[in-house]
Amino acid sequence: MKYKDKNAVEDAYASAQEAYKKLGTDTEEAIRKALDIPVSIQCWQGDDVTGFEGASGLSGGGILATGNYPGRAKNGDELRSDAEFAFSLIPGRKRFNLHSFYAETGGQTVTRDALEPEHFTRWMKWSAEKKIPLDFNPSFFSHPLADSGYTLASGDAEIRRFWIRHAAASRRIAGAFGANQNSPAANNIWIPDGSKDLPADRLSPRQRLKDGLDEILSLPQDPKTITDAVESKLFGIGSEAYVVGSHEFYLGYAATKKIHLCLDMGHFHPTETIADKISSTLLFVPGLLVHFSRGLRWDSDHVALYSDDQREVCREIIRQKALDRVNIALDFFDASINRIAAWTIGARSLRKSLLEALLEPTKLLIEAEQAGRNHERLALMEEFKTLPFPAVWDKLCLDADAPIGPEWLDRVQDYEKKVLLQRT
Ligand code: RNT
Ligand code: ZN
Repeated sequence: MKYKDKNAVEDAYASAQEAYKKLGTDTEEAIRKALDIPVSIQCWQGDDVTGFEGASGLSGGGILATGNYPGRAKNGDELRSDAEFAFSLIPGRKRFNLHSFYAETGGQTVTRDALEPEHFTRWMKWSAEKKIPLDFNPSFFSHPLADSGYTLASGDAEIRRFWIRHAAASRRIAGAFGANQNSPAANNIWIPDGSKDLPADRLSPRQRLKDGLDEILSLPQDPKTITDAVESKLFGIGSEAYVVGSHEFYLGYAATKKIHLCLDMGHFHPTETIADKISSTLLFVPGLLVHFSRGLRWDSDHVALYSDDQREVCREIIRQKALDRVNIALDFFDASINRIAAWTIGARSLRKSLLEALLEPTKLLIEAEQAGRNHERLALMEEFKTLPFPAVWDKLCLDADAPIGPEWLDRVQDYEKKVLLQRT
């Protein structure tokens, strides 16, 4: 489908540019800035969080991938080519986010506590070639030693030691990424630990988690190569009553240890949103990692959309000029739809929300607020909703040589036929 030709995009853009200019917004600058924000794309959407350890799928750990759409990537080469194809549909700067179980060990079994940077050689080479920096996550699920539902907070010292070693190994790997790419790799710790039903002792697991994290983080790493973050969650599947790494736990921990706090949009009460948490938390932690996701009832990981929630989070980051302290990442996985489309929908939606936030004539809102004209502030917010934003978004895609509007769908269809459906 040819949705719009170049001239139509340019014409609509010229009048949108005028409209924004009258309100004091430079659309050219907004497009440039929006394209320059790195968005870390989660590798695990490409294979339903399965990894290369020979597992048949995601298991345990409070998260669940449902669906069996054909064409899942089954090895590094497939995952990389799927990702490259998705990248061509997504405008703007990108990073790629790995989990430890995407190690390529050449058929050798390497336990997670023995992983080394060398097991990611192919990823690092690809990253350098494609100029796509990598981020990292230790993986505390889909593993026999996570079957009890407890890892770093386990009461079993041996289990705990294993995961501490895994987390330490992961930090070395993330550090190697950072050195390879000249930009720190975000290293995000999320553990599933929790209880399906009411625990009698809520404290001891948290004490053990704290001690474990202290040990992991005591190993020095060059901050030029790695940015440590910790990710909280309210509840998971099978951990409905209690999650050890709650928001309060990690907020306190990140503030004390001066590390990044990861806020996942799907990890709070269903009506609780994270936009208002950004200004508060940034006063106390060095930075944030935001997982753009979409909670839906009990699931935290539906494909991210250009939703009011997402737009509000982006507005907050931009209004506070906090881009240099907020790492932006996607986190969702849907196995029931074309996985490349899932990546593309999520990543395009996010870039769109970032652009819209950059276009906001915020100065006018602040002026109205400072002058006590709150009716004007509200009126402007309402008016800004119908500014000719779509024309600027199309122009951003044109500038970035990315497909305009729904044009990308034909390409996905084609790739599905030629590549995905040929996989056994
Ligand atoms: C799980 C967390 C975590 C995972 C990924 C796979 O609830 O959101 O970030 O989704 O690490
Ligand atoms: Zn997350």
